[in-house]
Amino acid sequence: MPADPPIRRIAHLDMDAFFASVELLRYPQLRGLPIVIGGGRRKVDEIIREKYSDRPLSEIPVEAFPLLKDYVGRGVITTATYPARQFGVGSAMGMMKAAKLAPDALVLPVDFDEVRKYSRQFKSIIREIAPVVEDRGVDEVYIDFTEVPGGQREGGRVLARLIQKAIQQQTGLTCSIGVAPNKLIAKMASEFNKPNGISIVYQDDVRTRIWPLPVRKINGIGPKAEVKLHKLHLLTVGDIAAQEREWLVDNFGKSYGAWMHDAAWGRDDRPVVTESEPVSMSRETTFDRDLHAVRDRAELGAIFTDLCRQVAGDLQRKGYVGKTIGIKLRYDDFRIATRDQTIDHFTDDPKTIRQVAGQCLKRVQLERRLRLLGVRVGKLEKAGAAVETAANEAPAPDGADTAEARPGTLDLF
Ligand code: DCP
Ligand code: MG
Repeated sequence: MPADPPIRRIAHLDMDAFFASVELLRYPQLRGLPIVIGGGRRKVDEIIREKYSDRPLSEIPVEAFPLLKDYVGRGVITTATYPARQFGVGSAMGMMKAAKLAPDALVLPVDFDEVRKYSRQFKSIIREIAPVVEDRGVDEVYIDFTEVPGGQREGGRVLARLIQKAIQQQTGLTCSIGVAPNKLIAKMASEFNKPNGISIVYQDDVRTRIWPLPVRKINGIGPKAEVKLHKLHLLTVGDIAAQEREWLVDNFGKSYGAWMHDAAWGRDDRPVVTESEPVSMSRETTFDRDLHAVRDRAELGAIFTDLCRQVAGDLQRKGYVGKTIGIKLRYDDFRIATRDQTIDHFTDDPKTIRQVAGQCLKRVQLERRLRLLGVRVGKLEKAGAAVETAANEAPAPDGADTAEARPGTLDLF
C-alpha cells in the first residue's frame, strides 16, 4: 500500500520588532527598554558614537541615548520594541504624538543597510533547513513544510522550533511562526503568539481560532473593504463565513466576493512561490518641512534628482531595468497624487528616469505645498533579459501621456 500523501503544511514566519531588534544587537544595554525606531536620520546616532568613540558601542551608557519626549520633528514611528508597545505606541504613529504616550522611550534611527544584511541572513538560514521559501519583504517569508523531513511532526511545530532556534543562534534575533494548511491561515497564525512564539493551526480550528477575529486580520481585506463590511454589520471573519457566497458576490463583485467567502472558510490554494521577482522599485522621502514647487524650487529639484539617482542605483545593483516611470506626491493636506509614463525601452539610467519623472511632474497640480516626493520604476525585467537600446537615448513617451502642461500646473522640472 502506498503511503498517504503528506498533508499540506505552510508556515509564515515574521521577525519580531524587526528594525528595533536589529538595533538591539549592537546596543544590547538597551534590551528590555521601551525603544522606538524612527526619525529617519542617523545624525543622533553619529553624535553619540563620536562622543563615546573610546569604547565599544555596547558600553555607551543608556543615559546617552535621546528620549522620545525631546524629539522635535515630523517623523513617524517605523516600529517599537514590545516594552514600548505597552504604552500604546507602534508603527505609523507620529513621533510627537507617541511622545505623549511614552515620553521616556528611547529613539533610534533606522539603519537600512544593517536591516537588509540581517534580512538576507535570516532568509538564508531558513533556506538551508527548508528550501521552499517565498520572500514576502524585509522581515517575512512563507515556507512550505509539506515535504521537508520532520515538517509534519506535531503539525509543523518541531520544524518551526528548529528554524526559530537556528535564527536565534546565528543572528540573535527572534521571530514568530504560524503553521497552517495554507498561506492565508499561516499569516494570521504567526501573529497569535508574538513575540518569539509558534502557533499551529489545523483546518478544523478555523471555526474556533479564525472566525472570532476581526475582518481586517484577513490579508487582502484592507481599510476600504473593512468599512463596507462594517456597514453591512459584518465584524468578524465568522460573520463573513455565515453569508451566502452569492450574497458576497452581489455586494463585493464576482472575484472579490468569491475570494472573501473562500478566505473566511480558510480556503486558499496559492502555492509558495520561491522566486518572486520585484514588480517595481521606488524611493520616496518626507521633507523636514513642507516645500513649495516655486519658492523651494532648487531644494525640491535637488531632492528629486537624488531620488532618481537612488532608484537607478537600486535597479543597477539588483540587475533590473524598467519601462514605467512614475512619481508620487503627498500634499500638505495629505492628499496623494501619482502619475506615471511608459517609455519604449527598458532603462536603469538616472538621467532617463529623471527626465521621464520630470514629465510626470508636469501633469500634477503644484500649487499646494508638498510633504513627500517619491519616484518609482515599474514593469521591470532582469537587465540581461530585456532588449535594450542605448542608455542615453531620449525616451519616447507614450502617445497618451504627452499631455501638454495643463493650466494650474507648473513647468518646473
Ligand atoms: N515597517 C515600516 N513601516 C511600517 C511598518 C513596518 O517601515 N508602517 C518596518 C519596520 C518593521 C518591519 O517593517 O520592523 C517589519 O514590519 P512588521 O509589521 O513585521 O513589524 P515588526 O517586525 O517591527 O513587529 P512585529 O513583531 O509585530 O512583527
Ligand atoms: Mg515583524
